[in-house]
Amino acid sequence: MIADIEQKQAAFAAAAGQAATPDQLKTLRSEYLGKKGFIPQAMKRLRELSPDEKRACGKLINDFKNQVENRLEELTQTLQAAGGKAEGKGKSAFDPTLPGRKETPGALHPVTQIMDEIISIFFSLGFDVEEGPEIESDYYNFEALNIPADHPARDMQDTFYIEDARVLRTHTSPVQIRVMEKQKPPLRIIAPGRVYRSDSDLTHTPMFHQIEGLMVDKDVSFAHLKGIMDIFLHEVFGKKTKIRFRPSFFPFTCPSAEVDIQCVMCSGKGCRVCSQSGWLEILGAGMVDPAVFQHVDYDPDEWTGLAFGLGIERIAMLKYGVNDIRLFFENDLRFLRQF
Ligand code: 2NL
Repeated sequence: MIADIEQKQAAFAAAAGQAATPDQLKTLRSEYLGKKGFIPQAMKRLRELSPDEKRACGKLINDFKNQVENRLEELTQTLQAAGGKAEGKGKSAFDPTLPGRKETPGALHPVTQIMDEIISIFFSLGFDVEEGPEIESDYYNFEALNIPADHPARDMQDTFYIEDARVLRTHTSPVQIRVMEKQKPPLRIIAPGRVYRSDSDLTHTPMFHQIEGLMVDKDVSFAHLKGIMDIFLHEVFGKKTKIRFRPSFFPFTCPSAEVDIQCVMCSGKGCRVCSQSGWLEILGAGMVDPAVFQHVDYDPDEWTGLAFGLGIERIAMLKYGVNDIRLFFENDLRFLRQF
């Protein structure tokens, strides 16, 4: 029996030295460790031996078993590590004849695309991009913008209040207040970013994106505002787009205007999208109210400013003919892949 085991040990060592494929390892494993394999069978035969022989052979078989297990484990590891390199010797883990995995290239979200386009238009007009916190103080979001405590814009129904006079910013204007506090005029900045309002329907989501712009200098006039809005809207919607200014009101600008373009769906004939008016409201704008300048310590007799604000999703909806703003945030790839 002892001679038998020793002979098998030598045979195993030789076979293991030759094994180069997963199949060969599998065969070796079953030859030595499988139910009908040498080691389990030898263990069975121990019963027929005398106590002394049993002790000697038992130890030998146990050692052999450990040897086999360790060596097989070692060979498996080497084979896996070798991977493609084992090609010549038989079947390898790497099969160069398989078709390659298909690349699925990513794309920018439509809101990001419009945002980038608008930023680059204003960049070419000399505006710098500024950013700020999304959690704001009541002061920066309202007070400094001449929005008094009893103003309807502060209503719980619109503003997400956090605590200690903190809010989720309802517009990106606070960014501009912060910049004016730190920087003296002249100034030309845009503030793109996420804003939050408690509102949800076909045209409103609780989070959306806005770009606001601000230009402060000596003798900035409403004519500059009109000129900049003209260039911007012609760039986004096409050179032939008709534009009109309507008088409006914002607490932070005076005079204030709403800017419309001729309806992109019906070219002004009147349709469902423009409620038969032929016009679409695109943005709000105006001349910075002197009360705002006083908050940031700018002298209103020395400086004047123009400002404007617009919603990115609204522009994206009109430009691409999307009728439900929520589609932008559902992450349905069938929708997003169209842009
Ligand atoms: C709208 C209207 C507007 C502004 C935003 C602004 C900012 C400062 C001072 C004065 Cl710091 N104005 N921003 C001005 C007019 C309109 O947004 O309908 N946005 C979607």
